[in-house]
Amino acid sequence: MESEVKQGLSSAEAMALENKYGAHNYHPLPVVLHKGKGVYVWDVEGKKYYDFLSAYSAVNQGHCHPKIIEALKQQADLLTLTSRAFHNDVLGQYEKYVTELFGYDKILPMNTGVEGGETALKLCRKWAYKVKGIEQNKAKILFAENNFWGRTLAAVSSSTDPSAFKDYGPYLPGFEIVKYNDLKALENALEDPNVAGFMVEPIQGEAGVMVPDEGYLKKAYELCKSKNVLFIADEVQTGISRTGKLYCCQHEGVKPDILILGKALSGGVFPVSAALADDEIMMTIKPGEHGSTFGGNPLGCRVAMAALKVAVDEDLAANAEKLGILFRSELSSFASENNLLKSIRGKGLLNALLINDTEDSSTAWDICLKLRDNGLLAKPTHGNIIRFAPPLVITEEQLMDCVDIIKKTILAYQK
Ligand code: IF1
Repeated sequence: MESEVKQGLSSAEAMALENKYGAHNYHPLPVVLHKGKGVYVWDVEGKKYYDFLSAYSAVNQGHCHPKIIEALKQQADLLTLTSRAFHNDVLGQYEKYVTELFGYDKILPMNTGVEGGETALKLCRKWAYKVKGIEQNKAKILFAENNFWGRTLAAVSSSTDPSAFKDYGPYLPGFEIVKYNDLKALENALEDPNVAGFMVEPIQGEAGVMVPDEGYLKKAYELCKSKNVLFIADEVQTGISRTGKLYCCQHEGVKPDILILGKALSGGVFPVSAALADDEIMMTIKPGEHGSTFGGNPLGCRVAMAALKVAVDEDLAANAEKLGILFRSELSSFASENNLLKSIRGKGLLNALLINDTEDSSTAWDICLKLRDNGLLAKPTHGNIIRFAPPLVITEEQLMDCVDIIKKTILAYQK
């Protein structure tokens, strides 16, 4: 029984091992990666690619950023995990840094994005009963149609995507769906006095980078406030500079009652997530009422502090804003002259290319295979939508190189 990781595996060998010994819960693009640095990744045969997915916006700071890796190495040699049964000397410093950076009284540290979402919903329910005064077990939470916030039973109980919830019933009660980007639908749903919260992505990532109308977030927030309902922003994918601001709600001056972060909170180096809130909400959870073994571990906290510092010091938000405008202008003019393409949409460096084909077609996948052959890795969200989300450290020259690869690939695909 092999206990050492072998170097020099071929792509075929690596994929065969996964196929034989791993659950088939994914359908990855056929490429086997061995190394990452900045905007680049290399496969096991040494071929170099631009990473245009960034692990679904977790590697905003670029692969293996030296400052984040240095923080990981230093802490890994000191203390990795104490559990919250004891204090450690990193957690409080991390909590101070993050709450001051994002402007909240407190943070509840977790690990994966979905745990951040679960934490936000538990805080919302606690607040509903202990502060708003809703009758026990009557609290309702609204979600947007086509939301995606993870794979737990609570997350799939709020999903409208059968591939996410089918055969996972019975579902968690107390969740209701409203149309995304529809203020009238939200206003109507908020008439129910038992509604305690509205959890929403400022841009829906998995739904295909759905950018709501200008002013939607602000108005939705105001409607919630007018009914004493918590506005909960899932910024796991849109946060940490991805859309051109530290977090996406800032584009509309909205400070969510609960802010959920994950993915690039750690620069893709270690699972770190968080729910941030002010005391009225955060203090509804008492000792022993929520937590996790790894939540707030010193290794993750050290990595996350370094990752956030990189995002701030390198002003990744400004780069995302500037290069996002360039990317969309290049591709929208290309799309306007190309009958295979419908349009490009997004904010900052979270964008999606819409293809003139049906949602269940294989066109987006086939184009992603060709993009791979041409040295750029991306993945479809649907049969007719390709998400483009490079690390935010990308330079203008690298971005233009990728624009050329995308154009060349589309033109060759159409021949
Ligand atoms: C998979 C999708 C993206 C998220 C938002 C919470 C979470 C996610 C807005 C949960 C996670 C990941 C999950 C991963 C693929 C990827 C994904 F395709 F599934 F939908 F990005 F769009 N909120 N998204 O996007 O965070 O628990 O995963 O850390 O499950 O396949 P997590």
